[in-house]
Amino acid sequence: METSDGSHGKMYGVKMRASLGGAHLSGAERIVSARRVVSTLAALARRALGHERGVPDSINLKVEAQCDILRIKALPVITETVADEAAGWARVGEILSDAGIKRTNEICELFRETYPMRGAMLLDADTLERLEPDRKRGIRATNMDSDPSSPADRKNHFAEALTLASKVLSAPGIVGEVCMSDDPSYVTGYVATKDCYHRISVMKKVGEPVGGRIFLYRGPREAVAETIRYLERQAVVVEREHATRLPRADQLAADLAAVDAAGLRREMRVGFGGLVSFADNDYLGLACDSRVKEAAARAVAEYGAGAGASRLVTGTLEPHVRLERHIAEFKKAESAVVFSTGYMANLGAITALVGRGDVVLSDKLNHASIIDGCRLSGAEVAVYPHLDMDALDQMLSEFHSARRILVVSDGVFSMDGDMLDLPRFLEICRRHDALSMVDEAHALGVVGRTGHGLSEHFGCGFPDVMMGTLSKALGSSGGYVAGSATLVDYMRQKSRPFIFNTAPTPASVAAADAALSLMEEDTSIVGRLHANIASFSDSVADVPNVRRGGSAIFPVAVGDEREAVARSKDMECHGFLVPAIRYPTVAHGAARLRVSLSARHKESEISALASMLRAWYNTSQN
Ligand code: PML
Ligand code: MG
Repeated sequence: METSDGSHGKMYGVKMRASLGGAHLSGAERIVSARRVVSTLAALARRALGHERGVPDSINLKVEAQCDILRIKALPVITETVADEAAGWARVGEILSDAGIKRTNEICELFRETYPMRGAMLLDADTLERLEPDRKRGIRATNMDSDPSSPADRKNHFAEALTLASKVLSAPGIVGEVCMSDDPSYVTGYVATKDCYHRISVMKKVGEPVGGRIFLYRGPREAVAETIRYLERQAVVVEREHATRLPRADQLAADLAAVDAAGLRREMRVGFGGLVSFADNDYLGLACDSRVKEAAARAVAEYGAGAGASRLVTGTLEPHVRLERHIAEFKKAESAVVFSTGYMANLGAITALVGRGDVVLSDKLNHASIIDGCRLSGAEVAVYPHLDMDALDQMLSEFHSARRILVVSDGVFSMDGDMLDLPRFLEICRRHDALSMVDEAHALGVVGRTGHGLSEHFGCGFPDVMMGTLSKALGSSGGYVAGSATLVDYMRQKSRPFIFNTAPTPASVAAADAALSLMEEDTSIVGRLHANIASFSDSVADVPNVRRGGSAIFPVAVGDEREAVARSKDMECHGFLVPAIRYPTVAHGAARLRVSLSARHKESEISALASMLRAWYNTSQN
C-alpha cells in the first residue's frame, strides 16, 4: 500500500495529549508509517512542552496500529474576511442557512454551551436536540491526519482544522460544523458544510480563551451511533493536494485582514511630526548632536559611504578598529567586536556560542533578537520565568550533562524597563559553570553613575559576554560584543552575521565612537538623563499604572490593544509621541504605552507628560 508519507507498510496512529493542573492543555495526532513513529513522538512531545499556556504536568503519548484507513478529499476552502466578531457570527448564520439549516440563531446561541466541553456538541440540525451521550465530554473527532501532513512540532490551526472538518463532514448524517478555537490569540474560526470549508476571519475578540465545536446532524436516531463511531474511531487520511493553500492573491491578504480585525495593525510614521518624542531610544540625545554628526561626516569624506566588503575581506577600516578598542576599554574588557546592528550582535553571539548538544537558558521577556538567536542556534532552549533567579538556579541544576550552557538575559528589559539582578545572576552562572551573557542595549549610557551599565550600578563583576548597541544612547547604529580576547576571537571566527555581512558603515562606527567619547568626557550628559528619570519618577509616584524600574523606560499599563492605541492618539493631540506597545511585542491583553526618557527632554515636557498620565488615570478610575 502506498502510505501517507510515501513509504510502504504498516501505519500507526500517534497521539499526544498534555494536561496542566488537571485541565487539557494540548492535543494532536498523526497517522504515520513505522519509520516516522519515533520522530513524530518526539515532535509531538516538543509541541506539548513548548505550549504557550505553560509546561504540562503530564504528557500522554499513544501509538496504535491502524489497519482500516479511509482516504477522502479535503473540503475546498473559502476565506471570508469580516470586520469584527459580530459580522463573523452573522456570516456563520447565513452560510448555515444557505446550506438548508433553519434555526441558525438558536444554533449560534447554543455555541456558548460548548465552551466548557472537551469535545463537540452533536446537535440535531432541525430539532436542536442534543445527541451526544455524555454532555460534558462531547464527541471527539479523532483518528485522522492529512496527506501530506503538516509538521507535528507546532500547531497549524488551519491545516489541522481543515483535516478535522473534512473528516467530520464525511461522516454519515453530518450536514454542518461550526468551530472557534479556544486559543486566546486565534480569532479565525470556520463553518463547514458538505461542500465547503468557510474560514471566517474573526469570530471572537483577541484574548478570549473560549472556543468550541458543534456538529450538526440530520437523520434517523438509530443511525446516530454509527455517526459517532465514524467520528471517534474511523481512521481517515485527508488528501489535501493544495487544498490548504489559499489562492495566491489571498494568501497574504487573509492574514493581513486578521491583523486589522484584531486591532494589531502597525503604522509607520515619518519622523516625529513636530511632536515631543517619548518614543525613541536616543537616551542621551546624541543622535542629533553636532559633534557626533560631524564625526560621521568626516568619516564619509575620508573612508566613503560604505565599507565595501565584509570585515574579514577588506571591510575593516580604521574607524572599526578604533571603535572596538574604545568599547573594550569602556567595558573594561580585553576585546570587543562590532556588528552592523544590535539584532545581529545578539543573533551572532548566541548562534556562535551554542549549537546542537548545548543548552541556552533565556529570560521569558528577553528581546526578540535574543529569542531568535536562541531558536536559530540549534541548542536546546529553556525559558525561565521573568527575572526569577531561583527558577534559573533550579533549572541550571537540571542540565549537568550539557556540553556547554549559556544563560542570556536583557540587562534592562525594553518593554518593562525593569532590571536584572546582575550580582545574583553572575553568582548563579558561575556556580553552575555556565557562560553568562547580558544585553545592555537599554543600559549603556543609562544605568550606573557614569552610564557604564549594570556592573557600575551594582558595583559587581562582569558577565562573560557583554552585548550592547550603538543605536540607543550612542545615537548611531550597530551592536557590539565585548569580553575576553578568546571570546572576541571566537566571534570573528565563528559568528556568521559578523563574517557574512558587509562591515558597518564608516559613518556609523565613527559616530558611535564620537558619542562614546562625549559621554565619557562630559559626565553631565548622563547626569541630565538621570535628573530627568528622577524627576519623572517622582512626578508619577502617585500614578499606579506607571511602572518605575530605575531605567529610562516607564511602561504605562493599559491592557486592551485598542484602548492603548486610542490613548496614544490622545497623547498625540496634546503634542506628545508616546507609542502603544501591543502583541506580539508584549502578551495579548498586556498592551501598554511606553514612555522613554532622554537627556534632551526639558523639565516642562516631563512634568506636562506626568500630569497627563495622572489626569488620565484619575478619570479612568471614576
Ligand atoms: C482550533 O485550533 O482549535 C480551531 C481552529 C480553527 C481554525 C480556523 C482556520 O484558521 O481556518
Ligand atoms: Mg471546549
